[in-house]
Amino acid sequence: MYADICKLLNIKYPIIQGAMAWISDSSLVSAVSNAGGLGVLATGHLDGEGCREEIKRIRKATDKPFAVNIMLLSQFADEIAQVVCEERVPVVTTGAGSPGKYMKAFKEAGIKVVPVAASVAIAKRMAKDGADAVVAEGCESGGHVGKITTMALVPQVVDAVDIPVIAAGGIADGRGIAAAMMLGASGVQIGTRFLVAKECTIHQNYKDRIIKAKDIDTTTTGQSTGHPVRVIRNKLAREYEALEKKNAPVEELEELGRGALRRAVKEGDMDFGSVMSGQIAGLVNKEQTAAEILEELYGQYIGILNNFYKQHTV
Ligand code: TUI
Repeated sequence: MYADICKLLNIKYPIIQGAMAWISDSSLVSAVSNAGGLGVLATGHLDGEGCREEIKRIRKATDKPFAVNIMLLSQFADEIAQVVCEERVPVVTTGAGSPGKYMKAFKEAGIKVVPVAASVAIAKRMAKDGADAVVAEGCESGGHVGKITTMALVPQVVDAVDIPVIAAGGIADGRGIAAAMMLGASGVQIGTRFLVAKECTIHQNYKDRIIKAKDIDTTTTGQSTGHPVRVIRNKLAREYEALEKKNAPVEELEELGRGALRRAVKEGDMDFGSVMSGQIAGLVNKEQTAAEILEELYGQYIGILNNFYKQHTV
């Protein structure tokens, strides 16, 4: 379904900033929302009260709409769901599971619900459960990923559901946005490009690693745990891969991964930290403000549409 996602979410650009645990905090979220996109607070590393404090900081910094993402594997998912209802946040996105059990409470609180799905079957279930839109996230994305590419997933989800579809995975410039719209998406979700936003508070080593990254620098670890995660290949990823090859027990793999994202984000450990990134990092080559990123993305997208029309009509 083609739809005006800007009207649905009350934003200027059809661009949502992907939630990134430990990374998309109140600083990045308020900057993206102030600049006309939808900032999305990640809560994978927060408990309920930590989430409430971040919501308060966002509200101090912007009067524009924003979203809170609930990572459904989090042990604090229930309390975060309660906090977002109490705080009546405008939009909730979810990841790594189905938000079905919270849907009634979200609706009663007047919250728009935009779950992330990585397959057609899950997108259909979310639409049936009452989602307002769905993010179809291809496996080019950073972090926890499904199995299907954005190119293959987006049109299949568009055909399968009658709610707006937001494309995610492998998009970092106006060309990516144009391509996603051609596949029938109504908007895009972008994570990796916002890692290098000036308002993104991650360690400078992380930003530099993204800027330096080439097309083939990411890999997915954790296939054997059922939670594959796309990261920049480093010593930790290689150690993880070696353990997986030996069929090491899941507990041993989990132990190796514990605290690794925090180590990368806060301590700047690029060897033994989990440097989550999408495959599109090779295209990301400079730090800019969130407003500069959004204006550049949208300007390129509109430019492409205009040129395309001129070139392909007589
Ligand atoms: O959630 C993400 N990306 C993430 S979460 C995260 S934190 C993390 N850290 C370590 C291990 C695992 C997670 C880092 N990146 N993206 C959205 C996404 N959701 N991708 C795939 C899914 C998904 C998977 C299963 C959505 C629904 C689903 O449903 C399963 C079911 O049976 O309901």
